[in-house]
Amino acid sequence: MALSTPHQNLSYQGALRLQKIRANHAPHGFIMAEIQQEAVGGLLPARSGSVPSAAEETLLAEQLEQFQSRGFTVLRGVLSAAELAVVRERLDVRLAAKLAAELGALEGKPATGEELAAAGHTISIGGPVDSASIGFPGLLSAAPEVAEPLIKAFLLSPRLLDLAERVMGPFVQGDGFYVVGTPPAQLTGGATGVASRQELLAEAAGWHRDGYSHHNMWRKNPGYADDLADGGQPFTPPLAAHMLCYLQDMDGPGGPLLAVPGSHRSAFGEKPVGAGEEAVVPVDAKAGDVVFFHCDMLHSGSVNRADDVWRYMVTSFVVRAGLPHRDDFTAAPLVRALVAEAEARGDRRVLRFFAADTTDGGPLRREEELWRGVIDEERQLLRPAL
Ligand SMILES: O=C(O)CCC(=O)C(=O)O
Repeated sequence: MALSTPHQNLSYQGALRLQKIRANHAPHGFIMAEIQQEAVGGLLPARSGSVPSAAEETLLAEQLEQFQSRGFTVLRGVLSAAELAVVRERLDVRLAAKLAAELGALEGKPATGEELAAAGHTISIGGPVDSASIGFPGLLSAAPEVAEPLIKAFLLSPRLLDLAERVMGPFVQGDGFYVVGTPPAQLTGGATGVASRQELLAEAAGWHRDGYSHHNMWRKNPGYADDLADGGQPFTPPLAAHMLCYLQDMDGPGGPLLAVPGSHRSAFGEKPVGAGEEAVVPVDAKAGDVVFFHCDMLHSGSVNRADDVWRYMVTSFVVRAGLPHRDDFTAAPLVRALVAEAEARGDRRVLRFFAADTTDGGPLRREEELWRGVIDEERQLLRPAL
């Protein structure tokens, strides 16, 4: 893959051309703000070559087991060192522009990105240029030069989608694709160096479960058959799964994802406290690895203790087809190019990802056909009453 800086015109296998234009609010004079579709092709990973080999099947089975029992698994080396470098560099350019711009408010007064970062806020890429928050449509529309090198390797990676299909069934749809940047100590004035376990636990402020979690249904409504009493609840099929690709080693100052293994199918509360803290695991992931987890698993990010380097987390949240999704899948030129290429290649999985799989009534109607088949089959098994 030919890599170039975000300030140059880019051409990945002739698929797209990004144009630099003047942008008044960008301190360095220009940002990538327009994308022109020139031709279709070369954006998608090759699925045909991705029929899992025997070794890959073994790995998928292991990952599935970990996902079901612990709530998460880690896929190693999803992004290469070259891909990491180019994505980080492009994100740094975006962040530099965002730091100087007015991006939100603090105590009711307009605040720049720099002021928000100093107050410890994260700054997201994906959404409006004038906001620090995640916004939708996400990365494919907001920062195509960042998104493009992530498409084959991450967003539509056969490795990731193969696993998503094992945990959620074949009808997997995209929901939100964005990057969250956690500011370095130079901007926050916070502590530097690698945090101890005690510090990680003390500093973790963001414990939560993700969208489509039905955990509260068990905890807050007595009477549901669940594992709260005896730990006997089997694996719960997720409506959504989260794929987080970190662009720095998670055992360094960037700070790991903290997880409570098993909390996706247990009575574990909203936050680890007291003896519950022993259950917390800092997820062991290196730069370019992907943490793939169940929407019901309790987790938190960590603060960034790096001196001057942003902590970057690339997110792809996937849901079952037919559920509401946050990203817009109709307007962004990059999405349109991906859908056109998927149509040309007959790649239903990619079409479905962008909610554009409409053949024979789309995934939901085709799923109903499958149900009908099973119901008919079971009817054949019935024996006359004795
Ligand atoms: O910052 C992190 O590592 C975790 C972010 C997170 O919890 C989320 O996006 O749901």
